[in-house]
Amino acid sequence: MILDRKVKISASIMCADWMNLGKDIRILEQANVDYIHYDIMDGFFCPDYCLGTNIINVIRQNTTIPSDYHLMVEEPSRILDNFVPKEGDILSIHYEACRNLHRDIIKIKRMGFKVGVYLNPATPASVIEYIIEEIDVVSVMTVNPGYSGQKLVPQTLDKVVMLNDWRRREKFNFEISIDGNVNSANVPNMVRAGADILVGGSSGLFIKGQSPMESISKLRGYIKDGLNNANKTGN
Ligand code: S6P
Ligand code: MG
Repeated sequence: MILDRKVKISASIMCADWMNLGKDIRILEQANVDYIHYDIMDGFFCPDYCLGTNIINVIRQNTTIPSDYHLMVEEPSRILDNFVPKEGDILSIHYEACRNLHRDIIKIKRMGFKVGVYLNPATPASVIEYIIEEIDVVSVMTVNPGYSGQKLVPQTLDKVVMLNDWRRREKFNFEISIDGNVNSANVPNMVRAGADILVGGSSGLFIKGQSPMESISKLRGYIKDGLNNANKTGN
């Protein structure tokens, strides 16, 4: 039974109200979210474009919330130097996008970031077996990369369970992050499966017609339900 388990919230800023971005960021600060999640898309690895470093830096200069960078970019080694770490920031790349994943991981760590590796829905966790000890955060995409507003691919939660069991068995320290369709229906199952970080987007945090403050408070309630349930079942 894990009583002191904390599940963190990372707010996917691409889903914020961009006509009132400053207001949303102040709310995220007041609500003490753990990270701002920046989706960086190159229109090649995934079928859309999103968030360049100019835009990201404007936000970073105006908040103290740590950054959680999600690079959905082919060969991210080309652009790593565009990112400058602050204490506690996570920089994640995709297993599917790297020709030399191990080299890229080492570089990101040397730069001073916590390093994350993302797995697409169709990618098994076994692909990171030989480098797992170098990884700080394993991120499971519960939707296919590229768009907000998609439905959970349910099998991806089995991958989270598998990662959690593996971590426990081998006493690894990596965290598990989940990205995609983090909403009222899915959060308790995600927490029970073993998630440590949940990326809140259009379905759970930036919901049309509801203040992010209210959504975050509700998300914390669903997290609590998941934790209580995990304790009951010994997870
Ligand atoms: C998707 C991206 C995500 C989304 C977020 C959307 O390519 O990596 O970070 O921004 O998951 O959330 P939702 O609730 O609309 O699925
Ligand atoms: Mg993302």
